Amino acid sequence: MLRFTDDNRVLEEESYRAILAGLALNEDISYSMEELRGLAEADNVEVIGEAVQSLQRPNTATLLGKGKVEELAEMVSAMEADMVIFNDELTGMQLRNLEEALDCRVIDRTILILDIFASRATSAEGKLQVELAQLQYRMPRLIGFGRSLSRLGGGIGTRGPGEKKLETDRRHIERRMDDIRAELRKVRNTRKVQRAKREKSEIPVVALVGYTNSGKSAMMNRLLAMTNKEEKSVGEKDMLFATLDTQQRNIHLDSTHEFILIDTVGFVSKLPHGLVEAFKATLEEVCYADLLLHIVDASYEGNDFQIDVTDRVLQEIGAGEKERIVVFNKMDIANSFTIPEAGVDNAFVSAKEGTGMEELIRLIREKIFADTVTTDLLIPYDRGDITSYLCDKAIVLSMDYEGEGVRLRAELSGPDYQRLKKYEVI
Ligand SMILES: Nc1nc2c(ncn2[C@@H]2O[C@H](COP(=O)(O)OP(=O)(O)OP(=O)(O)O)[C@@H](O)[C@H]2O)c(=O)[nH]1
Ligand SMILES: [Mg+2]
Repeated sequence: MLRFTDDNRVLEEESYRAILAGLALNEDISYSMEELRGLAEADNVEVIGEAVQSLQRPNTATLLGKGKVEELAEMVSAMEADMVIFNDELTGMQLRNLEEALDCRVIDRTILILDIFASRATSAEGKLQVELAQLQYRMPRLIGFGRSLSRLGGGIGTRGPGEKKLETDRRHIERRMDDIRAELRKVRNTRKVQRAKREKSEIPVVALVGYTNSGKSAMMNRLLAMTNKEEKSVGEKDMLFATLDTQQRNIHLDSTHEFILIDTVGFVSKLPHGLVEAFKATLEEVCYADLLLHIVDASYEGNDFQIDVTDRVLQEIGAGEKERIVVFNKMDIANSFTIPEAGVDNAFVSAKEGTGMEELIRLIREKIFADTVTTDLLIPYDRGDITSYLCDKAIVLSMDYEGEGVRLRAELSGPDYQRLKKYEVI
């Protein structure tokens, strides 16, 4: 786990021994806890124990009930844990009370995710987005930041000078947040230019979405390999949040069909709201896509849970209604899995071994090139405007100058075909 200074430099790198703690409010949280374990491990934390409590409603002061907190404190000292990670977001007061009661560092799922993102972010935009989310988390909790995020916490809990310190901290953070927002606006202009270029080129855009570690980057690399573009492959790794920055590549299906493929950050349940906010600009790319490939890890038993989470995040960023293909990946190691949604196109593939890819590509073609028509047109010489429009906007396969006009074999978009149908020659 990395700790950061205010300007996001690495402060220390440590390995912690942690106990996980979860609250079940009339629900089964086993997947969620398993995921928390994955998140902890992704952040270089060793998980040595787990405690879950079922309650009707959370305890305001300590999230879990008094007895359970005492039990946890005993676990901490018996197992020599140096941290407890809560599955739910804690308030400032809960953070402080729990640190006091447990006598060790206390963090929650949100800090953990933010920490992973902070250690993975490489682009200027990514780093700024994470820092903004970290500060947003910190603001309402200044008072609770005891030993875990201590730099801002001097004098906490005392009156007088402590309060004054808090006020300075608050102003300091607000200023930094304003600076980051201004910097982000600048960085984002570059992406706007990129997007404008893409829109002008009218090449269809396909975005990979899905749970973290489901194989989105592997899918991109498989498609690149199949279209002989292996040299520009993207990073894929068996860890949570391997990809943070959006990547895009052109995929040439054949000499006349290409699309832009976008690889994005993966999703996870309870993705901190500040983070979704901060990454909205990055995730916006998804909203501009013509088609989504929702990649699902079919080998993971809880994949229906992961599908739900992805659907929810897609809705939150305004891409809930986008056309999509649900791609069940890792079929080479899948035993049994659930296909929850009826009426959506599914594909079953192994990005690693390449099986099922032909069928997936057929589906993609059907979706994004569905309304293109290849036909022969005879354009009279006095309609040179149409000929140059076609050379510019359509894919012209051949062109001959004949007696009555220019004979073109071209691939037209649906609307263009309807408009130019009267020049069609069979
Ligand atoms: N067995 C098997 N492993 C796969 C397959 N596809 C991907 N993987 C592995 O799964 C792991 C995660 O793959 P990535 O492509 O990095 O996953 P991602 O969805 O991009 O993950 P994030 O970027 O973290 O959101 C890697 O170790 C891949 O090699 C597959 O079809 N079969
Ligand atoms: Mg990836």
